[in-house]
Amino acid sequence: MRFERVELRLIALPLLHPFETSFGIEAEKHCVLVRLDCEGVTGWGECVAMNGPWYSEETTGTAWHILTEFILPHVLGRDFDSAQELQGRLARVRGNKMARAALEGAFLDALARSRDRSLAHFLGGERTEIESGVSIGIQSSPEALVAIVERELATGYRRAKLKIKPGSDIEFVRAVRLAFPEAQLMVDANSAYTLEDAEHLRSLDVFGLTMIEQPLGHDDIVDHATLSARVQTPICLDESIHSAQDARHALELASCRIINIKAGRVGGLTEAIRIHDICRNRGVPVWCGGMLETNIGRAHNVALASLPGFTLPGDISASERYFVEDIAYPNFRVSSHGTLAVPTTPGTGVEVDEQRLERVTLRRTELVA
Ligand code: SMG
Ligand code: MG
Repeated sequence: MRFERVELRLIALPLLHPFETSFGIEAEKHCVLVRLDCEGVTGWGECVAMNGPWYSEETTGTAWHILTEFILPHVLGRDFDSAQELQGRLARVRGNKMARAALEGAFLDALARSRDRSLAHFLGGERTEIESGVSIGIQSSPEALVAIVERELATGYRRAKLKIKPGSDIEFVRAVRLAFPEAQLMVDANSAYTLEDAEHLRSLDVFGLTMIEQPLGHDDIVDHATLSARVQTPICLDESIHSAQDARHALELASCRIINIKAGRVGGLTEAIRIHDICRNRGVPVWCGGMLETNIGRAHNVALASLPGFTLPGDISASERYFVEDIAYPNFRVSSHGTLAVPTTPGTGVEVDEQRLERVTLRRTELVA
């Protein structure tokens, strides 16, 4: 398929509820969308980089720069028949995984559409529905957190992830566990602790959590191995894993027992599937993470999570939890048994609402071969 035209848009969508993590509060979602046109087919990709370099080094600004200056000029006017071929052409570009993943996502959507197949099937997905979990931001008090968890579990979600940071951790988790003795619960610290907090983190063991996600340094796999040996709760890595090689290293060092896979963080769906395969061969469970995506990115996540190794509920919740109005439809809805249906129509299965998109666009550019 010949890459004829690419359009980039920077958009801003207000979130229904501000989302607080250990690194800050998000009130508005900013992201770069990629539209790729090739031979009469259009594909869409979403770059998960945020406004600022708080989750990772990349931002909407760096993604825009790398895409327009280095990635797109290198691929426009050329023919690609597989994501591997595209990645090969981009091998010279180091890092910038989120920028790269956004283009690969658009290409895979277009490629699946051109073959009249759903993205999920095209990637090797087998499930017709995926298990859905929720990620709940840091709240002002344990009581406020319990009230939100109650609402989410009543909706049907299979597990609740509680964001934690020093000062908003043990007592919050205790309150939720007391209120919901049987619920599948986990925590995510987004690198808010150090190895000196090992004893403190060990006090989470009594709550029967499914995992502690990324407690230590965002680029660490060594201290996580030490911590992993000192706590009973399984450690899951998110920020530290940028490639299949990182995943292999982390598993060989026993830095984690579970991996959160985000296609954006690892350079695209192809690399995400490599990590899935490595983990599956070793019997290591994986789940699909989220980055407060619009329905474009959410649809890519749902397709990825339909692969057989995704055995734990992901951070892929119903569309209506996030924005007043999305930019692509239909919305993903959660069933009463806590699942989202995997689309069966061609490509991602969502279509962009051009008028809505135009209204939320802050910046636009177009590159033609
Ligand atoms: O998409 O529901 C979602 C958010 C999931 O908690 C979530 N993501 O570290 O896993 C994580 C965070 C990163 C994004 S915070 C803005
Ligand atoms: Mg995380």
